[in-house]
Amino acid sequence: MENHPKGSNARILLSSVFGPYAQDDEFGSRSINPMELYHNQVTRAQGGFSLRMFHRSWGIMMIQSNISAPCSVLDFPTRKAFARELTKNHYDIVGISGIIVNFGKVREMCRMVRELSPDSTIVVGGHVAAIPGIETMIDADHIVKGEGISWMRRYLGEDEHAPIKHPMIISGFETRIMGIKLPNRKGGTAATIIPSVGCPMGCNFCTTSSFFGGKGKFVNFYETGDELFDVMCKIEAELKVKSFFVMDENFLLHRTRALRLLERMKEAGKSWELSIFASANAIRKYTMLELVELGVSWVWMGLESPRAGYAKLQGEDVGQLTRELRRHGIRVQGSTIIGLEHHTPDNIAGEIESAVGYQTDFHQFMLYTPVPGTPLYKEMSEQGRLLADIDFADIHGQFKFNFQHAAISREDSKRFLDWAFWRDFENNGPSLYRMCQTMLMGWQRYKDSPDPRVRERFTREVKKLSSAYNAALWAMEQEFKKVNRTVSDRIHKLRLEVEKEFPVVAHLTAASLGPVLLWCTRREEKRLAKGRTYEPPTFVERTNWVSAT
Ligand code: B12
Ligand code: SF4
Repeated sequence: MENHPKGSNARILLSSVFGPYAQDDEFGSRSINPMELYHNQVTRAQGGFSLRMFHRSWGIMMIQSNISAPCSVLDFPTRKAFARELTKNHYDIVGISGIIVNFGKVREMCRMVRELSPDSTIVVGGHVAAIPGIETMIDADHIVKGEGISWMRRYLGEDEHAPIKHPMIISGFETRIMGIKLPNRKGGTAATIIPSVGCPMGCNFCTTSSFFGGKGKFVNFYETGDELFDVMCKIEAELKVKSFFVMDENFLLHRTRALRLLERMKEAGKSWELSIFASANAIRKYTMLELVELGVSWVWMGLESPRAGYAKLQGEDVGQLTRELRRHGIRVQGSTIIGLEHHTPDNIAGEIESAVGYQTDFHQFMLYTPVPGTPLYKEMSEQGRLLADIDFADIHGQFKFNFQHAAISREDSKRFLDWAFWRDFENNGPSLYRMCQTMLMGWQRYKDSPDPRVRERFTREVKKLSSAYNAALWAMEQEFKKVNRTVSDRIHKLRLEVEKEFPVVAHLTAASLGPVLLWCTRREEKRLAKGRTYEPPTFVERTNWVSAT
């Protein structure tokens, strides 16, 4: 690849794909595929109790922070805003970031650049680049497969091995639940930290693993616990956070780094909270105490059926592990795949029931999906099992199969998936209630911990439980009577336990705020029934910027 002739003087626009997202349109937006992590794929069946929030496009934010060229990031533009930006400012390079479902939008954006800014070089990156043959399907000059910071630095003639500068990222925004938008308090939301991309486990369906090199490979932005600690301190100081969303596919797998981070946290008395992704076999490499001391308060863990034989679950009783984590105050987000090769209409209900029986705080269900670029896709393609004419916009695991399953039809795949979400909600109640349960168990276990960092963290967390969350418990208890009386009784019992632990404040907030939350939840349910959807606002951020002359 040749460098860009202007090097670091080139003016760069980095854009995510245009919205609106939560609607059906010809560019590949789908109403079932909103730009909301939880509502899209975790709490989507939980109605007014669904956790709703947006996340920025971190890939382009990372690239912008690590180049010295003048650069604008345009996040969640409308089509019009993208066109305006192209014509208002002259850009030498236009970088477009998308994933596979965004293919139609990426193609349209390339077309718009050619029309409105014909001198610009078009660079397309992100998971959309994994589509085999994409070079001939869209009009772009460069298609970047894999890690983008080093690519962009090379393209501009900058040092690709320079240390990674982490942008200041608030992990989520415009959070709403039970019909209420939560206030944006400085330090009130976790910061995102991205220690690495990719995962060396190389599960055959895993798109992030294969995109960054596949089995045995990954890219570390921060090699050591010391580096990670330093960058977390900077983020803590600037964003005033104590809580981090660690965006690393398998954070605990890098044991030396995690334990060194723990050492530094102990030395400096840091009472941080970490939300992490980790596989069961990696979690088992730590004692519960180590996890608690490291501040792990939320784990996203694959619970794929043990019969599927994935290495990450080898020898693990994930049910027992889930219970143990929750008893130590660690919220568990399980992830279960529907439609594995051994699933049949006869055994799938049983597999879903056992997944639901793990009683995780949150549960993501996903269809087994051969996604372009993965080993599974190649395998299915070679076997002639990929279904023809499936729009890229519908290949994401939350709709219907895109391949011929041995025993389950495409239509039934959706029915089983929807049923799994519903069953989890009906049987286990709103995730917010389950989280409260885990928080109380953690508090009861660690409120007298000899480690002041641990005590401080649980005291911080439990403040919410003894006030607003207890009011939410009151409202959930009322509302759930019409869904499942047994669960409503369980919520009632938990509320009494919270009130026993915090007699005055918990009781008062439940009595005063509870009815308000119930009213707001019911109002939200009505809005949702009428088709209300939510969209993220547009962001424009410029660095090293001088206006074009
Ligand atoms: C945050 C996130 C989201 C956010 C979206 C944020 C946003 N603004 O777009 C939310 C929660 C809304 C979301 C939604 C969805 N997501 Co999502 N999401 C992620 C997640 C967890 C993190 C992404 C991230 O920031 N990673 C860290 C950064 C540093 O990595 P990166 O984005 O890949 O960027 C690097 C390179 O790709 C490259 N790069 C990226 N952009 C560009 C641009 C240029 C010009 C260049 C040169 C390079 C480049 O450089 C970056 C640095 O190395 C990933 C999983 C993961 N671990 O990556 C899934 C993931 C990207 N999502 C995925 C999917 C499928 C979805 C959904 C369809 C939901 C679903 N049904 O699963 C929806 C689609 C939403 C929509 N309508 O478009 C898949 C994509 C699969 C694929 N092959 O396309 C992933 C990989 C998860 C998975 N393993 O299945 N998602
Ligand atoms: S362990 Fe998780 S992140 Fe790693 S390859 Fe398997 S599915 Fe992907």
